[in-house]
Amino acid sequence: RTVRIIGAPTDYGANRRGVDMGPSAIRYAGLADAVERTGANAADAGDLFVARAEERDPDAEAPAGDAKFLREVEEVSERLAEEVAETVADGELPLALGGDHSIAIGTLAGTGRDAEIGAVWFDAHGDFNTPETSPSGNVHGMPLAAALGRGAFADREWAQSEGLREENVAIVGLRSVDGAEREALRESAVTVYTMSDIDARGLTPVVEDALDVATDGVEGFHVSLDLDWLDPGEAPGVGTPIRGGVSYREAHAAMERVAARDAAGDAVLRSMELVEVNPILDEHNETAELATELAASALGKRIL
Ligand code: DIR
Ligand code: MN
Ligand code: MN
Ligand code: MN
Repeated sequence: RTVRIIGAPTDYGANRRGVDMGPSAIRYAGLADAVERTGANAADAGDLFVARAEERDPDAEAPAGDAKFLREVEEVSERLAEEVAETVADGELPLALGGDHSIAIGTLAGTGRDAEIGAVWFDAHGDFNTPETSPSGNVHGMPLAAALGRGAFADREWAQSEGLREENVAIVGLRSVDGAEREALRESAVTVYTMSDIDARGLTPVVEDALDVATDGVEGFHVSLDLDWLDPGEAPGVGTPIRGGVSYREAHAAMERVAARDAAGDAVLRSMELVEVNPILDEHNETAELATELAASALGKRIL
């Protein structure tokens, strides 16, 4: 198969500058070669156009609460959704590179356009805030709620993923959640596996359960990998590091479960994104290298 790499060099959704350089850092780490070593073809579609944040007013649109650069997020999301939908229609696998996690709004809108889908969200955070609940106003803390059309996103069609239902969403590795976000997650139909669940049960059974949720009755599943899912000791180059994340080995094991589920063929891996890599905060590009390696594992790289 062909994996189409799509760069989304944006930091509109984040509170720190530098994450817009993520696509360059990940490419420099050898993503295309790593993809080809899994046996897939790599096609690089280049980067989407993203206007410089300095030319824009972060508060041009503040819908019932706080959501900085929402117009700009909309612009990028529409471009990315188009590219992702086209990629899927061509029978290829879109691999989107952030950029901050707000890019997931576009990926999910595109991949959920003509099919029922599920999603596994590997993240320290829930990304379930809305403009009404967000303490920061940063859209990278909202993409999952946006895709599901919650809160102020209910009347913003561009943000919604048509084929995605809460029942097919699983968050894995949660360890940082805001007050109102916690309540929203509790009353939602999203399945949440916290770091405590991983501690108690071990990574593999938790990820298998998450994949059951994301593949139940759907055509394909999306994998969203926020590099802050890992412990900051392994992945220092992220904007919002949270201690107590998964280890290097656990992260690979999780991606290997993704590949195995894809190969099983009931519901296939339909799209994936690597987000929140910030080369300015990184050490010798190691977080970008990690992102590259983990993508290869998810795409079926084998030791033997
Ligand atoms: C926080 C941080 N919950 C917020 N979220 C992050 O701003 O909404 N998500 N970093 O990846
Ligand atoms: Mn995130
Ligand atoms: Mn995160
Ligand atoms: Mn984030």
